[in-house]
Order: sequence, then structure tokens, then C-alpha cells
Amino acid sequence: MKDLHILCLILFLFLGACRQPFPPPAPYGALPSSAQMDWQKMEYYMFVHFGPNTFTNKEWGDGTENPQLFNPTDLDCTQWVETAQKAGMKGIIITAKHHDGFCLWPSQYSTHTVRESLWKNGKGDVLKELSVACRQAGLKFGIYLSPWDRNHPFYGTKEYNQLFANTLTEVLTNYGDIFEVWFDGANGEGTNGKRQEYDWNLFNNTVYKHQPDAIIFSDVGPGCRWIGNEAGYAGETNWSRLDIEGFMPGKSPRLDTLNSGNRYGKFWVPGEVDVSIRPGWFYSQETDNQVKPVDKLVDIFCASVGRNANLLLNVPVDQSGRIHFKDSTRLMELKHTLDNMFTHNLAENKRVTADAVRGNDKAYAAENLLDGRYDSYWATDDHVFAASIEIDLDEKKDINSVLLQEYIPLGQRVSRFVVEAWDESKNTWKLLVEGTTIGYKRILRFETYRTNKIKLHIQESLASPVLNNIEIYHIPQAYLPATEKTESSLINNEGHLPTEKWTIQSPVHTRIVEIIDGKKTSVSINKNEAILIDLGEETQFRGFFYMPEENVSAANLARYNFLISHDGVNWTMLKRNAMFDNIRNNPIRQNQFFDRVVKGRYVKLEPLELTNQAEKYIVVEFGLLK
Ligand code: FUL
Repeated sequence: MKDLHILCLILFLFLGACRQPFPPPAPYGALPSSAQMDWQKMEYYMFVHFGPNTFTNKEWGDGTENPQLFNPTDLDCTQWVETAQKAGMKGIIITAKHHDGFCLWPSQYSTHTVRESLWKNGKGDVLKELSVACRQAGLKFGIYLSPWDRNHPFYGTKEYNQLFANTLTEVLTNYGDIFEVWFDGANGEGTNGKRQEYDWNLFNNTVYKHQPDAIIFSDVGPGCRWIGNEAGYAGETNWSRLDIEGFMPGKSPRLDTLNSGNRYGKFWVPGEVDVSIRPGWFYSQETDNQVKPVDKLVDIFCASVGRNANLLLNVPVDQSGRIHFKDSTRLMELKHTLDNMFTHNLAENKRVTADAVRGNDKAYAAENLLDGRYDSYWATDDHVFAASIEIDLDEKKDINSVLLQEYIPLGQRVSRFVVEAWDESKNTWKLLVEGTTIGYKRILRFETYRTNKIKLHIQESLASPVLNNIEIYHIPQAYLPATEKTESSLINNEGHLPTEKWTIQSPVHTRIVEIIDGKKTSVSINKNEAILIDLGEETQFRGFFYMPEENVSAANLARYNFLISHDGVNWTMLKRNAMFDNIRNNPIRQNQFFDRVVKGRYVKLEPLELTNQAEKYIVVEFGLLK
């Protein structure tokens, strides 16, 4: 009898051990490659814009800049690397060549490089110094290489594409591993007045040949995609899938599509949010007091990393060749704030249950959501597209933030969910926040609520949901979404000439005075109407500014003529067919300086081209600069 017992026990244990685990869910839709997975896990890294523009106070150099201007006095890539690392960033992408064509390394394919500069007597190589510093610190290294080249004589000829591929090869083969290659879609005119038809196949193949694991960024990937604005915001709905057929960099899908991806897109092209810590991409002394405040940066973080995108935060290097202390201090404040916000996870070690578990198998249990391991996940049966997860907090806690992660190696699936809290007084669940997509990471912030239980209810999913992480936080009130905060409606008038004596002679428009009233109000003006102002007396000034509407879809001014006159009859052209640099992608205030101080009584701004096909352009403010 006793033997029989032992036999049964052995049989039982044996059968238990033999029990096949329930098969995992089949992948759904387009999937990330392993390089894309590694990239996604980086989450947050630094962009560095540096080059002649740093020394000329411009956003887009025109390629005629004297290379000798480039002369940082104290260039220190270790300082950049340390700053990035202490800020919690995982890599650095540098503008190896911006649109002005200047190469930060001594390229054999150009005569407009560090070799022609005064820096280190022409013996320097920024890419070498930075790549070595990154490697030593364990940061990844990436490059931005602009195909648009306003200096190279080949640009706009049939030789250029191969020349660009050669230039690319040089960068890809001399500086170790490159995690990301950043291709800007900008395609303007070169020295011969022509635009280049880019050979993207050649460029992409060149990258893959030398750096097969590099992520290629462009408007449409293929590695990752532009998020459709330079303001720091991914869509609240953000699919990592995108339909890219028929599109190319510079001829991308609509901006709102780039912002949200395509629900059923054919390719895995996750979003990357590129944004600058200052208004522009390059360093300028005048923006030293405009480094974004911490609450804005937190908001950007939550709207990028917290919306299934990676964050590429630009920190421009200054004329000394170092990151300015205003930016580095701000980054440390940001790191400190994020650490405080997301360290104390209230869900840790708590009881978690789900109303559906795949095959009722422990391998897919809800506990996997709290075990801190990336590759263990909770899943449901194939036909179950809606399900709920409950977390018992043991005792009542104030909560106002939830972090969710889908296990994207099996595809992005969830399309609608709500987070609810148990309301003891009413004996019911209270809605805290609702959302659409989750993706690699989703951070939701909502009004503080005190509760002992929270529920994630997935209402809709394109395939059975698969999640690997839930975290719950109580973050400081100051970092909740900025809805109640009212932005000042006044414009900082530092450096502006007073406008009291001015009369706007044209256009005739009921609200026209609002363009010079020092307030942020938008006025629409017909696209063929110039702005003509009588300054009331002969006046000296160095330049003018134009404030567009800060929205990539707005119809702002893109090209203009600027004229001056003593009598309102005879005019002198100060800027002809001039461009507001990068205004389409980054519609920020535009300061335009002349090459000398000018004097006159009348000024005229003639519109030549708008940022889109609209009939009217917007002016928030116009003024003259001392
Ligand atoms: C844009 C460029 O034109 C800007 O100058 C900047 O480099 C930004 C990151 O990309 O398209």
C-alpha cells in the first residue's frame, strides 16, 4: 500500500513535469527587429547641433561661411558625454554635417571641414573625439549627416549622390559602432541653384552595408520615423506601424499620420521625438535665458517616452566647445525630478490579478506584470481581446500616474483602455484616465485620487493583449499635465524698438495693430499683402523679428523681401528672397539681422512664400531689433 502511494506520487510529479506549457501568443502585424528593440530600450538620448552656425548665430548656414570661423576655444567631448550620462541619456547623435556642408571631421570628399578651420590648426576631428569619449563611457554614438549641402559644388549634379554615399562610408567606417544615422529630409537649393534628387536606396544600402544594426531615422524610417513636429510631442495615439510605400524623406505622409502612425501600417517604424532644449537647434547667447524649464521638459518626456516614442533631446554646444552651464544644470534638474517622480512604485510587491489568463497557465499570469523582468508577460487566450487587471494596494494611497508597457516583440496590439480606481464610498469603480495605444511605454498622468485598488481595463485590442509591466506613482502636483497653467500672453520685448510712434499703413485690417502690440495674438493677412509701417521718425536698427504661430500646420511666412525707405517712395532692398530658416518644422520666433546698422522711416515686409498652400499668412508679432 505504501509503495502504491509512492508510485502515485512519482507518477503525479512526472506528469506535472511533462505538462506542456501553453503556447505563447502568435506575433501580431509588423514587428520590431532586434536592433529596433535595442534602440527602443534606449528611450532617451542627446542630440548635439554644433558647427559654423554656432559661431554665426544662425539656424541654417548657407555654405558660404568662412571655415576659419569654426574655432572652439575649449572643445571638450568628455564634458558632453558626462553631461549626457549624468542626465540619464544613453547615447549622443552629432551633426557631423548640417545643411551648410561643413564637416566636423577632415573629410577627403570636401574642402569645407575642420581641416580648413583654425581649430587645432586644422588637425582636429570632432567625430573622433566624441566617438572615443562615448565608447569609453559606454554611451552609444550616432551621426546626423545632411544630404542637403549648400556648399558642395557637386550638389545638384548627377555626381552628388555617389559623393554623399562616399562621405557616408567615411563616417560609417572610421568611428566604431554607430547606433543611429539621422537623415534630414530637407532638400533645398545648392550652390548652382538646383535641388538634388536624392538616391535614398543608395544611402540606406550604404548604411546597412557598413553598420547593419544602425537605425536609420528619416521622415519615414526605415529604422524610426520623425514624429511630425519639433516641439516634443508624439500623438496620444501612437502606433509604431507605418505605411511607407510611395513616400520618402521630404515627401512624407501627412504630419498627423507621422504623429500617430498607422493602426494597420505594414512596417514597424517607431516614432522618435526630436526637440531642442532651447528655441533653436544651434547655440546662441541670446537664448541663454530661454532654456526650457523643468516642468516643460517633464511634459515633453511624458509626451515622448511616455507615448511610445524615443526622446532625442538637443543640447547645443556653445562657442567654447562645451555644453553651457544653463543647459547642463537644467538637465541635472530634469534627471533629479524624473528620478523622484518614478522611483517609488506603489505597485511593487502588491497583489495583482487578471480576469483572463492565457491557457490558465502560470507562465502568463498577471504576476508577470510586476516582476520587473522585460521578457515575462501577462497574456490572454487568442480570442480574448478585452480583459481587466486589478492591483490591490493593501491600503489607501494617493495616486496620479500609471506606467504601462506592452510586450512589443509580439507586436503592438492594444487600441483602447481605461484606468479606474476603487471608490469605497460609492462601492464602484471610478474612471481615472482613458487612452488608446500603449506600445513600448505609456505614461499617463491624472488628477490625484486616493484609493486602495486600481484596475486597468483593456477595452479593445487588435489581437489578444500582451503586457509586461505596470507601475503606479504619486508624482508632485507640479508635474501633472499643464492644462491649468496659463502661458503669459505677453511677448518678452528685450532688444525691441518701442512701437508707440508707429502707424501700420497697410494692410488695412481691423486687428492689424495687434501685430505690434507686444501680445501673443494671431492676425491673418492675405498672402499678397505686404506689411508697410511708418515708424514716425528716422530710426536706426540692426534687424527685425517675425513671430509665427507655433504650430507646424499653421500658414506662416517662409520667404520674404525686406525693404527700407526714408520717404515711403524710394525703397532699398535689405533682404531679397530671404528665408526664415527651418520655419516649416520649427515655427519659432525668427530674428533677422542685417550685415550693418540701417536707418530709415518706413519698413516693408513683402511675403513671397508661405509654409503651406494657404491664402493667408499669420503674424503673431513683428518688430525691429536694436
Ligand atoms: C531639421 C533641420 O532643418 C534643422 O536645422 C535641425 O537640424 C533639425 C533637427 O532638423 O529638419
